Amino acid sequence: MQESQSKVDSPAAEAANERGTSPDFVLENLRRATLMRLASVTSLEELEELRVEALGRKGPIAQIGKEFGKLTPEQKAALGKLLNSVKQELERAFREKKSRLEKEELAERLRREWIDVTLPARGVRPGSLHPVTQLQWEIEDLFTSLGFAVLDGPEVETEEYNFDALNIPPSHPARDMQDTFWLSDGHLLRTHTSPVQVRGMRRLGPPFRMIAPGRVFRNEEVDASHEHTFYQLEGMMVDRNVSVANLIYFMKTLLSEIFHRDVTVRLRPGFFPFVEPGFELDIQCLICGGSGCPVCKHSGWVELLPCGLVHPNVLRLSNIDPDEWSGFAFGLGLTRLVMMRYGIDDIRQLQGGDLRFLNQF
Ligand code: FA5
Repeated sequence: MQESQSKVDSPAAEAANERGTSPDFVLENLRRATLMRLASVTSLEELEELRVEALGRKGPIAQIGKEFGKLTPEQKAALGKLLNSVKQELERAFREKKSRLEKEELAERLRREWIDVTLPARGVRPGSLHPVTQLQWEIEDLFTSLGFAVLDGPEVETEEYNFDALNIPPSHPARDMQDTFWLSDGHLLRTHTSPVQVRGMRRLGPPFRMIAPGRVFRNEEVDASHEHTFYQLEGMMVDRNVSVANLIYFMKTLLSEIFHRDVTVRLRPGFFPFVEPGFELDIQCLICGGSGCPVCKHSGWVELLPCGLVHPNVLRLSNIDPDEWSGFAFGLGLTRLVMMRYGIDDIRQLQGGDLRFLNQF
């Protein structure tokens, strides 16, 4: 193939070499040489070049046509017929080759650009809400359906909101109950969500119902049930004639909505300077079923929901007359509630950032 190709390199050149021999011979030679070269063409560009060379206006067929004048009428008739048949044959061969090359190019393009649209998309791995956020939103839904507003407060607080306005003056021993992160400018990281009670009382005025979920900070030793950074959810209702019965009703509603089953609770006296009387509502440990484990410190009970009736001093410090208004307040340990709900036996897992843990929720 290589050899024959070099021998018949250009139809025009070959035709010229054969000049002087008969036109039949020239045409036959041209036909053969062109078909041979056509067979080795591999692209549409090459094909077009060859077509112009063989069949174009300056090509050998056109040249032979120009020499018709020198021929006798019989020769003209015979050569004309031959010329036409060679021309038609070559044109047909070019057309067929062109359509084959076009098909091949299309097939090649389809192969190169093929995309399997049925494959599942790689996509973005969807995240999910942290279990604390999930539970917080659930409780927000519950309390908003009961007429409570959801308030927010700053995590960097003043001493006044975190302590003074809650009936905890500077020398009060209750300040030591919550180890505080103090900032150099005298501010502090709030140790509980109770300062939002004060903001609520001052902003909303009685009567009102509010909850305030949020992050709190304590400078304390971390173990299976204690974090330095955790979540609480504050609640407060101030109205006329609010009693312990109202408080217990809302606490029971809260627990039955969250656990969807019977849980054993106990109410015992608790001391917080901002409530009087004050209670600790404990839940029987759901990790060990009450038999004792590191989470409940082997007591069988977990402190979950301190609460009480708002101390008259607290109302007074926020310009609410305690003779006219009364209220209850509670401070749910939201992170501990999540532990109880999902049976998480170490609080540190919740903020460890381990996706194998978080993906379960
Ligand atoms: C308070 O913070 C009060 N402000 C609650 C309150 C509000 C009482 C309104 C009365 C009226 P206490 O320090 O007990 O209380 O914390 C409340 C809850 O937060 C606890 O019952 C517990 O569930 C949770 N908690 C306390 N310390 C930690 C800690 N280090 N890690 C995780 N949860 C904690």
